Amino acid sequence: MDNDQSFFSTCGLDCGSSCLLKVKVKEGIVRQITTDDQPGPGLKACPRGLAQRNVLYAQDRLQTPLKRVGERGSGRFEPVSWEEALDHIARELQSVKDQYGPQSVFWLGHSGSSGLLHSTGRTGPGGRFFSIFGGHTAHWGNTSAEAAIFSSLMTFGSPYTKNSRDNFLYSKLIILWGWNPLVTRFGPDTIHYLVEAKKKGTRFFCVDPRLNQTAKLLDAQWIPIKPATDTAMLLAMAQVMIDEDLYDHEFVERHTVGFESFEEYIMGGEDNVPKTPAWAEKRTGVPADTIIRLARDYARQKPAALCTGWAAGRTAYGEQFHRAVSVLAALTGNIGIPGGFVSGGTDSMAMGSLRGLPRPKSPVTRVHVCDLYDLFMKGRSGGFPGDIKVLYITGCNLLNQWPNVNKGKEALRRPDLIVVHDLFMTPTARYADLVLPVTHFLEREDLGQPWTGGPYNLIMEKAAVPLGQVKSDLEIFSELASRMGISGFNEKTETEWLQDFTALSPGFAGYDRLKKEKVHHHTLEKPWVAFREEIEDPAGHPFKTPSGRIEIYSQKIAEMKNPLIPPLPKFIAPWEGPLDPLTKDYPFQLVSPHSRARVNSSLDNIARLKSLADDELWLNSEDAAQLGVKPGEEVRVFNGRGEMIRRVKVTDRIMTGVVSLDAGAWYHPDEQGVDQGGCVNVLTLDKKSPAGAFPCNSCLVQVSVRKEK
Ligand SMILES: Nc1nc2c(c(=O)[nH]1)N[C@H]1C(S)=C(S)[C@@H](COP(=O)(O)OP(=O)(O)OC[C@H]3O[C@@H](n4cnc5c(=O)[nH]c(N)nc54)[C@H](O)[C@@H]3O)O[C@H]1N2
Ligand SMILES: Nc1nc2c(c(=O)[nH]1)N[C@H]1C(S)=C(S)[C@@H](COP(=O)(O)OP(=O)(O)OC[C@H]3O[C@@H](n4cnc5c(=O)[nH]c(N)nc54)[C@H](O)[C@@H]3O)O[C@H]1N2
Ligand SMILES: [Mo]
Repeated sequence: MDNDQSFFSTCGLDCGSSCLLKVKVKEGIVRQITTDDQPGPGLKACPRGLAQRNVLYAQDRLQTPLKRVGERGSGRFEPVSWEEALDHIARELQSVKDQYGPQSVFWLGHSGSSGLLHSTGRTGPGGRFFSIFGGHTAHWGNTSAEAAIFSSLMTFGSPYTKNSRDNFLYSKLIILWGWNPLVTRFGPDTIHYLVEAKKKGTRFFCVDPRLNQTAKLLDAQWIPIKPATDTAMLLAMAQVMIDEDLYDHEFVERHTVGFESFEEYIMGGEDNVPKTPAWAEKRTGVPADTIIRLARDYARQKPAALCTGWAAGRTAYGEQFHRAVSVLAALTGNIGIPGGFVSGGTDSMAMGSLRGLPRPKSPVTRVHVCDLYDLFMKGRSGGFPGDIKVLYITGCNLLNQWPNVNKGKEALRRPDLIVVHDLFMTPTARYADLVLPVTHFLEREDLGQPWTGGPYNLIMEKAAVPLGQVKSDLEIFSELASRMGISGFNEKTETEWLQDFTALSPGFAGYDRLKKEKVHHHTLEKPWVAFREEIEDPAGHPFKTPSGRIEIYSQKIAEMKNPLIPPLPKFIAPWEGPLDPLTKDYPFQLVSPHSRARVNSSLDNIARLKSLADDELWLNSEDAAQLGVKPGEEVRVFNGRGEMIRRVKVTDRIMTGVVSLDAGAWYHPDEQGVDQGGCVNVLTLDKKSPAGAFPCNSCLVQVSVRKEK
């Protein structure tokens, strides 16, 4: 083993954590991956990072360009040369642009790779290519956190709401509100500090339709809540705080605007409906007493951290959820102080980030993520700006990860040309006309920065010799650019680009230094607290909102004049929620959390990880008894949009009336079109929330015992 080489990297996946991967290589082949072995919080990788050797050398890794020879979706392809594939694509892009205009090209660049240079999103090569190409169509709407980002921008004037995790050591009480970082991570150090806080005696609560893995680990008091109804409970907590005079008057007076109108709405002055715990109990299923107790505890035990993930915001009117959480943090004065917490936003710290590839300004037409299938199917006749002729996908398993798969299959018949860059033949790639095989992150040079962890950045070294004929997205777009007469697209080496990026971003370690250090930690003298300056010195550091204060009543939202996006956080009964008349046929609310074995749908095809997945339908034992379903039995899960067969996990860790299935298992229909793979999006609805949230957790289904054929 003495001629082994060692390299350092981090997952280029969209988990957001950026843990350390130490890669042992011999003769260009990765032999072993280990991680940070220092004691303390560190940058320790999870099983997904440690399995990247199995991803790199997976049997089904694509190694040559493929051209479709059967029907779309049939999975019948044959290899073609790069020459033929790229000539074809360049010709089509040019002719569609000339004949129909550039807006007829839709580029969907999404979450596949989050490296700085090789990002599959806007800051990467696809973003650069299509902005030079000109006025194409692309998506808007952050599938993860649109509700949270909208809310934080409106309330605080910034999406950077994160405190460093060592703050948890100061919190007397922590509420995990739809937050499950033992699985979803939100930074490699998060769980470490939560466990340390527990050891120091911090009290934990969990408000979630499931007693999730984090809550179980921390022995949190579980408060089950019906999905998508959280805003009602938060408003009722505010009602208790106002009614019992528990809120922080000084904080509210010094730092907020709009409390009076909020108070009026809460106490019933506006609509004659006081938002009492009894009112909320009817909507949320949470007993009024429990709401009262949590309100008192949160208001009295300062500092306290009400921590949300993003799932409760991925519901109908999810924006209201994050707005209401922000207001409660303000009413309790838990903003800008160590041990407090401001949920929402991008969950990153306001320290700036490294900039990616330069993109010339171009007039992009944007269509919301939930409207893509309508766009492809209807185009101009549906009121969209154009008909889509070319669909170009980088780093997205669209068909699997977007709601309403059966509608998606129809929609993917429409464009004249579909191109997908991916490492694997995903359910989406099966619908492509051309599939181009891309490099794995260990086969290229890059820089990693966490979107939730931090504050640090890392080197991503090229450790492995690229397999077969794979090319990076950057190489592919460079070759397309030169075929289309675009000069100067990529005149630098990977190293030169990375040197440029770090030179342009003051405050970050330069590339050459990072190459030596591997990981660069920014030194923080004290725990990083979001909005510390705004709270300590409001006159000198106003919030970047129109009023300069925390906007309980948002001026900007008022100007939108949309009754479904009210300027005060309000409860609006969600579609496909517990009060929807559809519950007559489809009585169960379905949630689809993220899986510990995957990143979204990535890694579902890796056997070593699939064995760690929990791809059963969680069903409460009372519901199971009523349905006559036994543990481990297969059931039909269905609604008007789709149907699947799933094995059941009967458990009291989910409340009655709710079922749960992890998102991301690959779609695998049988001859009848019934999904056998467990792709939850065969059931979800493609309808956007008014301010843009991606409401995959508002979904009603029925469950029934599977009839033998
Ligand atoms: N292991 C792993 N980690 C990941 C990812 C992954 O796929 N796998 N994906 C990454 C990405 S892209 C993202 S965006 C984040 C996602 O992070 P989140 O959106 O925070 O994660 P989820 O797992 O969807 O949901 C978290 C918890 O919310 C609960 N929940 C669902 N609906 C509701 C509701 O209406 N109300 C309440 N109170 N709780 C609800 C779920 O039961 C779950 O326990 O995770 C990132 N990290
Ligand atoms: N029901 C339900 N649906 C959801 C969610 C949910 O909670 N519930 N979560 C939503 C969220 S938060 C998100 S972020 C989306 C994510 O949805 P997607 O963005 O579709 O994420 P993935 O499913 O991981 O697909 C990424 C693809 O990129 C490929 N890839 C990896 N590296 C590269 C690369 O370097 N280049 C290229 N070209 N491709 C690469 C991977 O192989 C993979 O097929 O899903 C959303 N869908
Ligand atoms: Mo996400």
